Amino acid sequence: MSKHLYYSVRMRAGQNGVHSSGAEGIYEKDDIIDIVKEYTGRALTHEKGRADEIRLTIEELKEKPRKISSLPLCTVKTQNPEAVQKAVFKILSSIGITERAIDEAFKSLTIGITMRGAMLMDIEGVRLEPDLLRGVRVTRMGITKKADSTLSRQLIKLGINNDTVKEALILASKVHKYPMVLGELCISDDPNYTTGYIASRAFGYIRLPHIKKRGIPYGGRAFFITGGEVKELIKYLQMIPVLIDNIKPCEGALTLKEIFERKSHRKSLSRK
Ligand code: PML
Repeated sequence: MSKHLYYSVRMRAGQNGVHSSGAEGIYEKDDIIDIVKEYTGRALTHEKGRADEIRLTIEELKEKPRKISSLPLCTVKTQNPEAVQKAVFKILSSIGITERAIDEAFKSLTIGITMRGAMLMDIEGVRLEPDLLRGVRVTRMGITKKADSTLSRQLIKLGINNDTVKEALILASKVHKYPMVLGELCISDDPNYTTGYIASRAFGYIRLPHIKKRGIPYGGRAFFITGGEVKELIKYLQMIPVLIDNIKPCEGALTLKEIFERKSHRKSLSRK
């Protein structure tokens, strides 16, 4: 291990037994006191209400975090949930995920139950996670200070420099580093947050404004999986520490056509 001692800091807060906020990151020892203050402040002032229970986990990492790049980010130009669904089907089916699986993911994420973790689905829509009620929680990920300020600078230009976007991008970047994960669909469970995203190595992180109507208090994540050992994937998602140290470009709103063009361009560059 290098001279740096890293810690995973995780916070989960609730009000009257219902989850209200959460946060996590990987930090060096000297930053822990400040981050505990920040996370606690967040839980006590969350717009969903002041937490009456805050659980903090601070754990020294025995393994050096793997350094990775973030996924490139953009936003698709869509105005309503129907247009979003069309875009999602077009993009995810182009990378080999069946319409049946996409349909299944939408149904499960809008049925009215929010799971603690993500669903794992094969590309036919068959659920793979051992606990179908809890799902799989992705943990032990973070971002270096330098990468965080680069990301902030890019997101400020787009008017989206907030914890929700950053934390979702960090999580998706960890998830999609693992070759077995082909794609992801996420709908926020926050009733006031109507932007979701899809993510994949092929297209990056694509934000989806208006994926749901305001006021709907449920959502979640579905990961589409292909081949390989599910146990090993779950171990990676839950246990292997990953730190983002490089930020890929973050762009504003793009049409579907532009999104497909960006993907072909990236593919041709990677062949050179
Ligand atoms: C969440 O509620 O944590 C999920 C947020 C998904 C969308 C984040 C974004 O705006 O890019």
